[in-house]
Amino acid sequence: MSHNAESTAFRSALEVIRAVEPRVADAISAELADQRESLKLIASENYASPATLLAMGNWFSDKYAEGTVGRRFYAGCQNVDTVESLAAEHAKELFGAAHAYAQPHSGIDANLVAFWAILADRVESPALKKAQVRQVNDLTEADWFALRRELGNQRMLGMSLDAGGHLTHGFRPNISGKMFDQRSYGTDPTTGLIDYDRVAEAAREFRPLILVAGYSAYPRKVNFRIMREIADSVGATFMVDMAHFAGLVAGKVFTGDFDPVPHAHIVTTTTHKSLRGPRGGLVLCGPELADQVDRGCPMVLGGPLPHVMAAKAVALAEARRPDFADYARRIVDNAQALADGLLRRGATLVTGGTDNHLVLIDVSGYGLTGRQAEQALLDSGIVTNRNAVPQDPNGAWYTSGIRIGTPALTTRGLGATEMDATAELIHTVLTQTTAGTGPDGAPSKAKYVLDPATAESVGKQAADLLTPFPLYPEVDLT
Ligand code: DSN
Repeated sequence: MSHNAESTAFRSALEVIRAVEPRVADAISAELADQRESLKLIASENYASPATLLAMGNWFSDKYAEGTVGRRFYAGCQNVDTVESLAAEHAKELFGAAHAYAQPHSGIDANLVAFWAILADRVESPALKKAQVRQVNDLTEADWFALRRELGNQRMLGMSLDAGGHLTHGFRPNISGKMFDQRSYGTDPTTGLIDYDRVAEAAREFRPLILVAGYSAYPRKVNFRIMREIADSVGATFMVDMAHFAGLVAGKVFTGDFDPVPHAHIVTTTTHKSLRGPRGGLVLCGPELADQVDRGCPMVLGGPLPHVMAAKAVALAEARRPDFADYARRIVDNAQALADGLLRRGATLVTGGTDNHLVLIDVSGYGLTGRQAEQALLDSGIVTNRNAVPQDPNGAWYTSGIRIGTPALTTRGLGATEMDATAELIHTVLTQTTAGTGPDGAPSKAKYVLDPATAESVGKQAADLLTPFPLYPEVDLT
């Protein structure tokens, strides 16, 4: 039994929880055990530090704090003001932003805050102006009708989902695709890369109010300077969702044209992916959008989560340390080593490689759908997720791709040698798996055949790979 502070803290917390509902304590312990044992290649996941995790488990959870720092709808928010201000200050320093808003509960929430701020700032709406200078009770039914008409159906241009864009960038099943008149830009069918001339052409034709850049499955850098020029050429507001690569921006791997903060009017992110913080969101912007962004709660968001903002402040403080830059560099080195290992073994990668934290394997060459590949890998102790590839014939559910990312394994300390071994394990599973058939003998997009002995052997090798790199070595629950 270890007596260091982290072990004592988590053991004590579990003991307190166990006294009330032991099944919850057991599930928490089981989650740590599962995470310790799995080769986690989910590109959007990571492992937050014990300090970040502990900052969330306390009485800040009990506090309502609608409004923003110094302008709350509740009394007694002085300590919430402290942690919200700290999170915002660290974010501003880390990213070089004029303004930061630490309240969004998730990436979707951060994007909704940004959409609202842009609409409120940009849409020429006499009814909205009235609503902002008068008490809302003074607005007539006709004013409300005009306000809805003027704000609704504005245009958004974002990256298409199958090219790697995110569902909140105007994909129809998401509210963004319903509230905006949306069009998307894809990638070049030959190279898989963003074709900036095509984006400019689409912008000229469509004249969006908002041009969105950012992705969840595009394995390359985006030139934000060029995207800003395109936005400016049509008078659009340029928004970047850097949820996936915020850690690479924080760690100064993405600089100059590839750092969105100096180029975008507004930047959103989650805090739990490559940034390695708690689950949550963040918005960065210049002074001109700051007031509207700060109206996020109660305009768009429910009451803030002060315990999560406390954890954001801790994680952002960690990201400002020099060793975070080294971590960010190793994320990309590892992704490139993994991509090289897969390419050498004959895999097809969308864009032919990576220059960020993720790799997108087109598994159709193995005769599999993404869903079959994902499950076969999972049987073998390798956790990934299926993802559409550009112009995917299997759609967003079955898909033809597997997305893998290195932020989590890099946190554990794995390096290039282990990435090559990981490529070998993935390649073994994908070559040994065949597509299955349904009950009627027809080809299935979900069923697959993988010899359990192969899955077991790969699972054992995956576990061996992790043994020298214990997860949360400072936490001993025994
Ligand atoms: N679910 C996140 C991802 O995996 O990319 C984005 O919302």
